[in-house]
Amino acid sequence: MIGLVSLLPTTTILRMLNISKIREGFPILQRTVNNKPLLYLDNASTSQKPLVVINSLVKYYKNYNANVHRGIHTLSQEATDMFEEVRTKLQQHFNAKHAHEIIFTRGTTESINLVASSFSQLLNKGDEIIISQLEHHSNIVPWQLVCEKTAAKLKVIPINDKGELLLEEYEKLLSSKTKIVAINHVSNTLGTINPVKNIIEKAHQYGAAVLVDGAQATPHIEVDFQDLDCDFYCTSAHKMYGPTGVGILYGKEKWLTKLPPYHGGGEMIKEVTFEKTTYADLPYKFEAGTPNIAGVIAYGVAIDYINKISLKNITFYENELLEYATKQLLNIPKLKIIGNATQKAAVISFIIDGIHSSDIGSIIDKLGIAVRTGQHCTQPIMQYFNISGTIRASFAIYNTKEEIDVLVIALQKAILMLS
Ligand code: 7TS
Repeated sequence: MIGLVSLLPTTTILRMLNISKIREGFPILQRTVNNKPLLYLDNASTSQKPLVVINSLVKYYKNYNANVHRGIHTLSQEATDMFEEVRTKLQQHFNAKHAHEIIFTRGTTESINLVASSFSQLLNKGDEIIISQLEHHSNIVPWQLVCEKTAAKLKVIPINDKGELLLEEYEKLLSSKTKIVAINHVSNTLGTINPVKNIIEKAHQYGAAVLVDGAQATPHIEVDFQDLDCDFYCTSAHKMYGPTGVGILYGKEKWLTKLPPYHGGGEMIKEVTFEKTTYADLPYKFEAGTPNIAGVIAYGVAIDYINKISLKNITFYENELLEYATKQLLNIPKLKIIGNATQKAAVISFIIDGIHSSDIGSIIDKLGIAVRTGQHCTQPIMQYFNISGTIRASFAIYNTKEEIDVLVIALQKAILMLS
């Protein structure tokens, strides 16, 4: 039923989505902070977790706790089956060609470091890596480490005042020296949705691989790995209603086969002697050591949760919130929105003339409101806009227009106090 809602008028969709029912599924939203109802607008940092996800963690430890891929005993087999079912679920959710192209990691940061470290073995002095000014530090620093190790060069796609990538400059950076382009799908600070399909197509014309940092995309928009034709895609469960400490690296089979392992250890080998070790087949070659089994199983439950509502409906509803918030925030004198891209996801960053963002953050925290303030691990964006930080409100399916009204009133109060 819910899958059909995109065909219906807005008011009907919003009624059918029944946000108050959705909110009831998130226990933390019942609590108070500083004697005020919690108003959680820091979803780009991490989303809250529905009870079904929380319960799945407890259920695993109560009923199936055993290591995976190791034992012939029943518990180990049950845990292994549940764990591997999630790999298949993620393959289907993101439309990867093979389940073995899904590697479980600790999250986006580890996924990017895995690719950077393994890919560095294929690079030579003078090879080039392209990133952008919009990247989170976790898609900058690993590539700088690679450049230090290999003497490859880092090139940066610049942005415009709206916070969009300058694609004509990107094309100028591409050449036969380009070996990999690493780019985010959605900016965590400005909300810009980057035209990654186009970026990938252009890179492929030069034979370069493309890694997409999708940490901020997968909670908000549909992502299809085969349609994008990306070589690598990284994301974290905890921003999409799942637990912390788990995420995935998707890699095309041909790349994962070619790349050397990242971590060495148990379960990533075929045979070990002191003379030589041979590696396990995909995906295990990249999964050394005991994984976050409970986390992976709970990630599967989070994916089911999202699909029950449907990503189309999540995108639709969050766009409503984004539009409403933009309009209401712009009514506040001295407030300036940073990042006005034509395509944006559920993130809005702003500054208030003459007031430090962290002062606003502290005051509205007293009113029960959680936003993130500062540089959001994107110092190059701050350098571009010549600001010390922003106040960032980021939305999830359980947020409401009424909450945005509360935010606006709180901001007005804070500005009065600080002016
Ligand atoms: N890439 C992007 C675009 C991100 O937004 C983040 C986290 C990461 C990578 C790293 O993800 P992790 O799960 O490995 O930590 N972003 C944020 C944020 O915006 N506020 O807190 C964390």
